[in-house]
Amino acid sequence: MATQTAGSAAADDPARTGDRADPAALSPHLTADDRVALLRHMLLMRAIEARALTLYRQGRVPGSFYDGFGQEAVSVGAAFAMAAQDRLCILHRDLGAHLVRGVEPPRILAQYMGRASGVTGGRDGNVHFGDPALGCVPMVSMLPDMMCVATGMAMAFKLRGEARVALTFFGDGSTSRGDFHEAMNWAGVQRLPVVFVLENNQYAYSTPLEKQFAVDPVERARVYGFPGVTVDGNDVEAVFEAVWVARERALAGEGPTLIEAVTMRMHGHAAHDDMRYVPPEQLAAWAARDPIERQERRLVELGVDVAALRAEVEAEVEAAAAEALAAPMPDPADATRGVFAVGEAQPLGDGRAPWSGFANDAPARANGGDSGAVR
Ligand SMILES: Cc1ncc(C[n+]2csc(CCOP(=O)(O)OP(=O)(O)O)c2C)c(N)n1
Ligand SMILES: [Mg+2]
Repeated sequence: MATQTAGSAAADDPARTGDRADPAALSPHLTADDRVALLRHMLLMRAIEARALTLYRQGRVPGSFYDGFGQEAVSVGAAFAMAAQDRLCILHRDLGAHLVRGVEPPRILAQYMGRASGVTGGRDGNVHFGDPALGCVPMVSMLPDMMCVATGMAMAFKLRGEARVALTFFGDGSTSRGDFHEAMNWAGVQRLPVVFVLENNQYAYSTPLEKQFAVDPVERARVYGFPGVTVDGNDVEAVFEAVWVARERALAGEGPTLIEAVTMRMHGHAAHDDMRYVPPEQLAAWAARDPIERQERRLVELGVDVAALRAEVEAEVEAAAAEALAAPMPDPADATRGVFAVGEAQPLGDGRAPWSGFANDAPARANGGDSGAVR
């Protein structure tokens, strides 16, 4: 069996050899520009979800509406640490990961409203989607099946000797399911290049942590033979660094890492849920630890005009909403397209991850980040 090693793709990466460190950053792998990009993506995620919630209440978003309000640091920080050739299994609270991979806001809002220009062309709403060409694997609804999908992809990378890593998000509720244990066991036995990001947001629907497990699930990693790390899930730079280290470990052939990002679901399970089961003082305590305000405070110290960045993001989201609202509904005759696989198998693309810590080459940014290269 081929051994997973840190290939030339990783060794040649300018992000690893260049002068990246911003002395004020929590991670030595972040530049000042990266730190602003992290904030920008969190602001985008929050603004898109706030706009979409209004559209939902106006009856323009069919089905239900799930968001990751308060959890922006997890998906943004984790996705930012992954390279274009990596694969991400993105769940219902992880919009930031789609954004970091390069899915444009008008496509996302069109997706939520079932428009033809959405990622799935109107086949699902705001949860089960992903652009495979950008390395985003569409979500399987049964939780946490994506842990098995990510583990399977990592197995393929290992068998092919490819220097790439799979990452999957999943919630605290998932840790009570068998798939969690199956994926962790196989990944540990095979030392697979996979990063498991457990998004501990204090609740699985209305069930609090103390009714889910007697021992923090991060401790289970050890019994499957790999490290379990707890990180402040409301600190985007801390999440980035933990995932960076886990990815390095995976590329070095040392196997998986379980990262528990501790955060809080600041909204109900979905838009219909008034979350009356959440004590107000718990919400207030977490509101004081808001991940966006935290990153803003750091950047203000660096002299960044945070108000201007906020205004720019608000304007971008307003324009994206207008574009999505003007987009046509799908043609009903198209409804059965993609139900069965026909013709040649389409390999997943290598993604763009245009603003990730791995995409700092000027030409790639200048042409929209689509260098097409596997670094
Ligand atoms: C096997 C399975 N059971 C139930 C559901 C319905 N469901 C969707 S999200 C959710 C809550 C999951 O909680 P958690 O894993 O903590 O994720 P969170 O929503 O808090 O991010 C449930 C019960 C599902 N998708 N799959
Ligand atoms: Mg949860």
